Amino acid sequence: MIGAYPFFENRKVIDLNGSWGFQYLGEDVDLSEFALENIRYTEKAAVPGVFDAMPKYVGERGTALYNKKITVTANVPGKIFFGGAGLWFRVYIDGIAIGECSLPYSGVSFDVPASANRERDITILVDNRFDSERVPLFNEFFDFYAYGGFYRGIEFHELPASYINRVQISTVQLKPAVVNVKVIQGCDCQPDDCFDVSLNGSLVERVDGVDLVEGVAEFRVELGDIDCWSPESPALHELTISSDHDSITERFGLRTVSAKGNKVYVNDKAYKLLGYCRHEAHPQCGPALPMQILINDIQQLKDLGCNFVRGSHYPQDQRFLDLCDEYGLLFFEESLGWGQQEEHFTNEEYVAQCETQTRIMVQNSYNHPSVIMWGFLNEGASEIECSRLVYETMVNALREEDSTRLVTYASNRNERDINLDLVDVVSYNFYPAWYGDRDNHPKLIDVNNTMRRLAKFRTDTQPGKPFIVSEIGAGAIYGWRDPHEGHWSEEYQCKLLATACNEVVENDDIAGISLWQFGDCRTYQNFGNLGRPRAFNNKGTVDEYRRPKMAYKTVKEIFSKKTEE
Ligand code: ADA
Repeated sequence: MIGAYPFFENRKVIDLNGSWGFQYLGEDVDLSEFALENIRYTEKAAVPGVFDAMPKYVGERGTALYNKKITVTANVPGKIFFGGAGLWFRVYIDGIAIGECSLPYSGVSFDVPASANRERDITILVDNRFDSERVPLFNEFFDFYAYGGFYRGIEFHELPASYINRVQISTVQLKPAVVNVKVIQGCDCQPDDCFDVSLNGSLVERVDGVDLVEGVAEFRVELGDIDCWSPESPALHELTISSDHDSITERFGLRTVSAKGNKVYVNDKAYKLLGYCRHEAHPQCGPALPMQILINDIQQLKDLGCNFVRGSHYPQDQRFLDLCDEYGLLFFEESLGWGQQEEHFTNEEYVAQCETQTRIMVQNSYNHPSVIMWGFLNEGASEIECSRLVYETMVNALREEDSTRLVTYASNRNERDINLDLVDVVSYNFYPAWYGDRDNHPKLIDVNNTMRRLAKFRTDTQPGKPFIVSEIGAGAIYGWRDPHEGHWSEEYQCKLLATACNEVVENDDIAGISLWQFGDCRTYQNFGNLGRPRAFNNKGTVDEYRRPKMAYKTVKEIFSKKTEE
């Protein structure tokens, strides 16, 4: 879907990516009073694309309209799919509003009622103004830039009379292979109970008379002796489920994930997780990355010797997860969050939207073998009492949606965190020898000491749970070399990352690391009292154009030695 799995062989699918009619409406639009009449589209804008990265509207906060006309089959209902957008949008079909989305980065869809007309007009009102009521999930204080527009692609599907939304495939047994198959069908139609199941294009079984619970058909299929998925050998298989009306092809990998005795296992092998946190970001296209950049990033991550990526801090582009499946990268996917406080935890609407986005993330990414753990609420105030209910809600939602993966969240509350008992993996973000107080000069030994101290705290309080360093890092301005090896020099960053990587590789109590961060990304110049030179978060090992800094070679040596063992 939208350039990624699943694919629907029998449907008419219209790719809506490309050039759309565009009109910027300014910063004062009242969305509740908004009327679509008399709009002229004087310009063009790209989908995927963000209007506030275009030269004419760079940095604007306001409202814009996108428009496209399509030709469909008359009297056939449809669905329009969005891979992810921000910060808020409303969809109009033939001038009538059919849905709104306030979940930035979420893959969502809307039903499109049939029409006797073959020509249909799609108009989308997009807004990137911060509004804690309309878009509670994205706040102005985050350390990454909030763009307006379509971060990912758009697709239109004509729907058959009975249709399949998704199929979830999970591994029951590796050899011989047995998978559990959950066919999730449209709830506004008469669901089917008979399906052909094909593996990699060949019919395996016809299942008939399956019990249906609210349109969901669940059954097990034996697939014989097929290759398992692992980071070294990422074998993938296509499963096609066809009913009398619809057909869907999902891709999956046969593998299990578990946490045993402080380690993360894929199948029966323990992996030291070595990798990076990565933002979907580029200075020219913001989060709307072309395939060229996605593949570039994967190649560099592999070249760096990584086997692990943390998708900070939001649901991911499905095309990137497809690539991680193909390249054997293990993935930590999390819903949108950055430093939430009491005011968020006590806001019912915030919690409801956070839960909805978390559930949708799992539903969209369920079949990726690369995804081994789910997270939420990066660096939330997990030490305060009122966080407990919220963290319980998120953990329960994740386990309800998917019992086959590990659950975690990235905490920066150290020993004060009160929610670690809820999760399978303890993940800590910390910045020793980088942020500190003005009276103490940073010392690299603080990196080793902090890692050891928190690993021990985990062993004492949460025995048997893997502990990962979900963030650690130092800023370096690309090209700034300094014999004094001061803060912001490539030399200092290189030394700090080397210290952290060596500690993880050598310390058996630490199950992994996702360094902060893969590439420099745009944020706000006033973040942390001018603590962001160039208005970028400069802790990338490559800069925003993916040019390697000095640390690249060092991290590569340490990671590769371990991952190639
Ligand atoms: C936090 C946060 C990151 C980034 C980082 C930093 O840990 O999770 O998004 O802001 O700090 O660079 O300080």
